[in-house]
Amino acid sequence: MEEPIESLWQEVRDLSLGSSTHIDHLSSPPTPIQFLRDYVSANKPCLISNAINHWPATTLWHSTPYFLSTLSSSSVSLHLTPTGKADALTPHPTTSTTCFASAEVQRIPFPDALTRVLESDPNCVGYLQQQNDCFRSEYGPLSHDCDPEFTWASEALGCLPEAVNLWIGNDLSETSFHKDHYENVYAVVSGEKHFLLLPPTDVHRMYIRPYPAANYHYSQDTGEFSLELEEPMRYVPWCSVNPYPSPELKEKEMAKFPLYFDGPRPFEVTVKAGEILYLPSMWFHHVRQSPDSRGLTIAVNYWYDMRFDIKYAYFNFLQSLPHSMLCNPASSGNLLVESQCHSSMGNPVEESSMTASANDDLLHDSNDAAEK
Ligand SMILES: O=C(O)CCC(=O)C(=O)O
Repeated sequence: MEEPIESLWQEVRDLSLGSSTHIDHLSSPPTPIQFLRDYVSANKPCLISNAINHWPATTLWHSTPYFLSTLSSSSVSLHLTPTGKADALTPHPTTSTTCFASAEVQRIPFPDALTRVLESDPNCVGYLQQQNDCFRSEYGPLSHDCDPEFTWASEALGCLPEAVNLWIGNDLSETSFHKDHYENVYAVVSGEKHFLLLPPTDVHRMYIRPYPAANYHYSQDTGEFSLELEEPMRYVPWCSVNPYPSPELKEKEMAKFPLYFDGPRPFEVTVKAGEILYLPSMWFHHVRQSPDSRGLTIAVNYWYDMRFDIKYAYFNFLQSLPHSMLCNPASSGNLLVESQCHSSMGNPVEESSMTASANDDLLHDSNDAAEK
């Protein structure tokens, strides 16, 4: 007999999302009512073509000299890592604990920062991004190259974007599985972005666990990174699943995270230059990128406030249920034992006894915690 949690994943696909790994593709922007009815209310992603053809950015941003002259006196936030994986899990080199590693962030002149992105190598990867409305602040001189909002989205959602962020990276940068408390309208201007998506109902397939926070430090003198655990220790709840493990680790990862690897495949979306992804609030997403002929991928995303409504309440309830209870109701008396087993830090976190606010922390990704 199908386990109750598997029935939930399947039912959501049968009733709403479909059984393929594709999402709806609209050939033009939706009307506000269509966007609200078919996508926002349904908490369902879609890909949209022909919505940004009129943006000056779609032509101007293919010219690196244009960027360099427009932003010649701007300072921007450059994220540096030795792997291209910031806000991601990695073994700590001395303690070998798995930790949540954040990039070294340098605020430097744009021309230097762009050079660091273009000259990235597999030991030092630069990614220009900052999820604090950076497009309208750090990149102000570019703001006329894109519309300030998507009118169909603003009308459907009843508000203007809360934050607009610019992302300039290359194929070495990867964003690990996480979710955000925003309705995300994500536009690719140059290159391509490859998203893996899972709905909030699949939360247990992500194995969210608390990991100790650590920060990369880059030494200009040696050109090497160190990774330092934060003191006092801080724990960040993060998705444990790496969907693309190396061949050596694959078998081990598949055995550790069977609900992910043996369950329904994630939705796969490539967003090409000129296209938009509507990424609904609370959806888990993992992002990789392919660059344009210069070696850059450029995107702008618009974060609109989400509604903290009944869907959010149901999600909190679902997330508070440990696996044992969902897969085998008879064992629900044994919640503490299971959640201790699943804690990856030898510092048990009792999921079943978490308060509403602790659960809420689990839902917030580090971006929310760190930037907002
Ligand atoms: O483009 C990326 O690397 C990540 C985008 C993302 O995570 C977001 O927009 O929430």
